Amino acid sequence: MSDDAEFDFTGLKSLVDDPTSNKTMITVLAISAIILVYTSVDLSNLNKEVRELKDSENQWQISFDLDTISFQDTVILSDGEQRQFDYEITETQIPDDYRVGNIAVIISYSETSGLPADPADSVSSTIRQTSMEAQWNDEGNTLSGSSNDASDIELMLQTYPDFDGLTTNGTGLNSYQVLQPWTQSGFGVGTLSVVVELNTQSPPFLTDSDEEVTVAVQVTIFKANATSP
Ligand SMILES: [Ca+2]
Repeated sequence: MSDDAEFDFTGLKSLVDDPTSNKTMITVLAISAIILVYTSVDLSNLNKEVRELKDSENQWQISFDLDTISFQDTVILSDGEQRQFDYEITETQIPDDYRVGNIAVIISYSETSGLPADPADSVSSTIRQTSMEAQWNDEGNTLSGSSNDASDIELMLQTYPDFDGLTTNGTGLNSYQVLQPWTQSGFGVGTLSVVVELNTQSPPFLTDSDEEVTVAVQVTIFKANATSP
């Protein structure tokens, strides 16, 4: 015996057959449909409002106050000489709440021999890896370079992950949480080693035996600020 057989359609049938109750039912159904649509639209709007409110509370803008720590050396290198310059970046040099973002090194020189028709010398330079905590394998790094026309050699080491100094967005329930990725300590603290090598180019029948080379180091430090729009 199936369940369908037990269901009595008589009542429903008489309801549908009766024109009065039919009208009533259509009215009731229409009103129900209107209420349902209205409630659904209302709920969806409310949901949207709540979601927007929640999102706007979690969205923060992160900007950076920038400063620099500089080192500079000007030395005379002799032909074929390779010299290492070590720069110590210590916690005491870095103001409170600041972190080391990246380190730029510029090696510059010109032809100063005074010899007639003396061509520019060749200089090459490398930032040698040390125990300093930095992004040694970052794609944006330029850890070595060379010049043979007296143009500057520009090197760069990314120390803090993803730092580029540009305003960015963050999410979090409060500024402390939002700033967490930008307040890690240790990056860029330690020894920066820059190796510079000189190979002179001499004019015919004369000897250019040395050159003056300047190593300029610019350490970019930053302090992150979070503002809720
Ligand atoms: Ca020369």
